[in-house]
Amino acid sequence: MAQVSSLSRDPSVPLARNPHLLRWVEKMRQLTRPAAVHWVDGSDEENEYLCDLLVRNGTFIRLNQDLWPGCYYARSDASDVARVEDRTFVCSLSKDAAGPTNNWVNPYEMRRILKEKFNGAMEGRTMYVLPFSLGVVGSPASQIGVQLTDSPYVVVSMRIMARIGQPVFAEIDRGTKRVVPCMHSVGAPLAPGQKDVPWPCNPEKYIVHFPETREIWSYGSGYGGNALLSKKCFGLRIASVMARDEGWMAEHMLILGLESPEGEKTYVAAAFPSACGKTNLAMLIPPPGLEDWKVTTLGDDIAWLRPDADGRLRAINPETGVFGVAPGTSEATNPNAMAMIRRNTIFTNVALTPDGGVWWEGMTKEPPAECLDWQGRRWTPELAAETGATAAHPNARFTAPLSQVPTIDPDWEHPDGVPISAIIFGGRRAHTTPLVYQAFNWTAGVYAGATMGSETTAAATGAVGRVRRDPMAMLPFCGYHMGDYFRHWIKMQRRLRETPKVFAVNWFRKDANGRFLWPGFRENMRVLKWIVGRVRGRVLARETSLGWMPRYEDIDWTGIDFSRETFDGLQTVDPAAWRREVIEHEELFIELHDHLPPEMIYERELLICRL
Ligand code: SAT
Ligand code: MN
Repeated sequence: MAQVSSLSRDPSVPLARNPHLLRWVEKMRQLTRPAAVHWVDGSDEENEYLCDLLVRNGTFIRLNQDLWPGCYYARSDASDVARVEDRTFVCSLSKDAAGPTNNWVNPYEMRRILKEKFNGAMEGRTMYVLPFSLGVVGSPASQIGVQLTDSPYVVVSMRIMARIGQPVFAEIDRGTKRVVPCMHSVGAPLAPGQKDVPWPCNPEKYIVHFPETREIWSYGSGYGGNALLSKKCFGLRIASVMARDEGWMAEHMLILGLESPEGEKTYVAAAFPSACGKTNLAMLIPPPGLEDWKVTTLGDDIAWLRPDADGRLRAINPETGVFGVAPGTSEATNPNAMAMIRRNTIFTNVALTPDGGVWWEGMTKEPPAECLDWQGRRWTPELAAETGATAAHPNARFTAPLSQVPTIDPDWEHPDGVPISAIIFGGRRAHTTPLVYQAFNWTAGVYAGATMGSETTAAATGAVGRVRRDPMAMLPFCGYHMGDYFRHWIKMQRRLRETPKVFAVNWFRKDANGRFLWPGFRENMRVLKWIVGRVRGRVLARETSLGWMPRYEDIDWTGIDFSRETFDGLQTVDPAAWRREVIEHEELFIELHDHLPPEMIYERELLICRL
């Protein structure tokens, strides 16, 4: 066996003095009864130690270090591959506060269930005490949590996704910030002498949020948004509640910078549901014809937005990593992501090639002659043609440091964030919604975001490809009543001297033969350029029933042969289809009616009048 690295300190010695923290850790230790406690300092030495441990346990395979330095490969249990929305709960004191779009269980009842589930849940395992900061440590815009977890996979993943370790303990000891307690167990205690499995988990899962007490309890899963509690659970669900109470916004948005040839910088934030191309858009490289523009990356999943002293909306990315969908990522679709994942990356549920590398559908034109699929079975293109089996799971992921993106924005860690000039809402829609329009004003923009529809993807378990309403791409992530969330959006206008302009986009419209009308990817830059032009008051648009739309001649087509007819097809607003669409808006509104701000009703009426 290879030499296993060891730690030069005793990890059971607490790294913080904060009495509340010490008391909570002790209480949870007594409840879950782990074999050991490990305080996470976040050092390189510790990371190496944990990766070695994961290799020894069979969770990790070390990839060929000549090709993939610092990279590891993991296969999850076949049942633990995505977020579990039907097992995700918002346990506010009243059902009404959670609203009809969240699963609610009485918090007293849920606490009883959790106490039972977590009782002895960590037996035979190590409990890691993992402190993390969302946002730069010590910045007023940042938030702090401590995750107790029995998964070393989670610890090394969170080291990429958030700022962790000793500096966060120091911040907790300063006692200036409320700490969000995050309990996590894979729910697979080990009896004495029992052999572990590579990916321990439990068929019964609970992803639970207590919004009033700002607590997270996650049980049974080791995967992504279920287990890295800094991400969806805190970064969106709990943060959205804090944001409502404190006058800011926690959104499911990428952040990017657009630099004109003259060096003028415009920042935009964009909300798309999971697995709809946020990572690709955030790392876009302008196409031939627009090379004199530069796109810089600040975030690909979560944006925290708050008004500054001048009444401008500023955004930070609370995370430090990218937990991106691997399938479809290639040198053609996202060369920046390909550069980012070349080192220090964890791959989960992709395929393993014979040379100790990774592969997934769409990574290269030619598939490897053979590989091991995401469940460790032999896979060849011939077998795939026969059975339809994919080598990678459709929700296979890479976990990579954002700092490794070649286009990283110099201000991505600025504690005050960057000023946002435009907000973009986008869904995945084969029909009905046009390539791009600009909402008439903030309220109309909130309506466009609130009524967004999108086809479901493999990012969550359940049917794929079904259109559902996904307001602001926050349906699975809003920690309170969706009607109140719309009201919060409306109210934000009064805190801003200048509101960002709001746009709606759809890269996924198809023609009658089921072919995409828009090439997407790099060509999206043409739409972004029009958006910058609108924000800067430099380009024209025509008024339509939905909002302001570019005419063919308002888009820069340099370097591409794109016909006026196809563009018109992309931009068509079919009144009959929109009447059906508005009825679906109404269905959402009926669900939310007793919390719905009146602006949403008025906007809908105006839209109907225009149709
Ligand atoms: O929630 S995950 O982080 O697993 C992925 C997503 O749905 O965006
Ligand atoms: Mn996401």
